[in-house]
Amino acid sequence: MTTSIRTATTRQPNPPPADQFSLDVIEGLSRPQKKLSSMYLYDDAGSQLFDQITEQPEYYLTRTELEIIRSYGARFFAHLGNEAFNLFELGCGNGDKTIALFKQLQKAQQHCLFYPIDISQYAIDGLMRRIHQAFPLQRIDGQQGDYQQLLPRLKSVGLHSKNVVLFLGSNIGNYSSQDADSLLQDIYQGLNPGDLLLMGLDLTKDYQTMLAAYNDEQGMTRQFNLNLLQRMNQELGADFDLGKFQHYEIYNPLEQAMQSFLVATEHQTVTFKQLNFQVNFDAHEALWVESSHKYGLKEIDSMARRNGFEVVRHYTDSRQQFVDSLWQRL
Ligand code: AVJ
Repeated sequence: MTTSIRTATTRQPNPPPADQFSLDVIEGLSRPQKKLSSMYLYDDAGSQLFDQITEQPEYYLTRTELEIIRSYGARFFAHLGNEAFNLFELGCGNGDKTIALFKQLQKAQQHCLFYPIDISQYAIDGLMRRIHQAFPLQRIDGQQGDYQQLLPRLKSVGLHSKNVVLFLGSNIGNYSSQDADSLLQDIYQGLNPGDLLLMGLDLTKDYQTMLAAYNDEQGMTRQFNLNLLQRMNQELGADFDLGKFQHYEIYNPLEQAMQSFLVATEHQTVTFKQLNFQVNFDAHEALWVESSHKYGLKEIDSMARRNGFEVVRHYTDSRQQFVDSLWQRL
């Protein structure tokens, strides 16, 4: 029996790519306007590069959100009183923001059970280790899995009856407005009336400030985007020449979004050995790798309302660059 299975598999000349990354790369690079989902920017190298972006002077987002947490974190969940709650964090950061928030919760004498949620077990483990070092008594229970599966059943995961969801860092900005709505509806389903959602969103501001944040002097954003080509070389056996692509960033005021492209400097053919797939780039042809949406406070209000939430308060920084918006599920 073992033999027959072995024969059956080795007989296939070109086994079709089974994993989602391969399928999405073939689909995205076959489009008339080439495009890949920004979630593929975050392999281990990409996550490290993103961490370095957050340390660049031009990238105001992370620093500003930390300022908001340090200023207002002790008040965020004041109306839960001293009742312990479940705290779910979507998409683990490196822990800086979570640690800052826990310090504030300590001040407010509020207790929670912490549930970091991520598709990457590696990211969860890293965050859990950092939190454990800083707060040895904090109970943590990492949840690995995709949001679509986990979110609608959140209320059955936590031990306490009150739930708070954190979705920080303007991560929602990577979603199209339709995808953002369906994510928020999943969160709505997973919560009970009165539960809370704290969302970090980057506010629309003058375009020079935004452009600079995605065009840092040190070239970290450029490396971050180019890493996607490197990742395809490593994981899919592609032969992208990173020297033949330029990082190009625009602010699109019609979409209210920063948009990142890798632009081919000359005509070229890229071969994906493992996928039995080839793709041509014309000279100056673009590959769209990321959208980072920006928001106004009124838009945030209507996003909350149309998805079954009520805005409790917008916590903004002194320069109105970023907001941690607190919503209550209706
Ligand atoms: C992690 C999605 C919030 O859009 O600002 C940073 C990612 N891309 N620089 C953002 C990113 C380029 C970041 N988010």
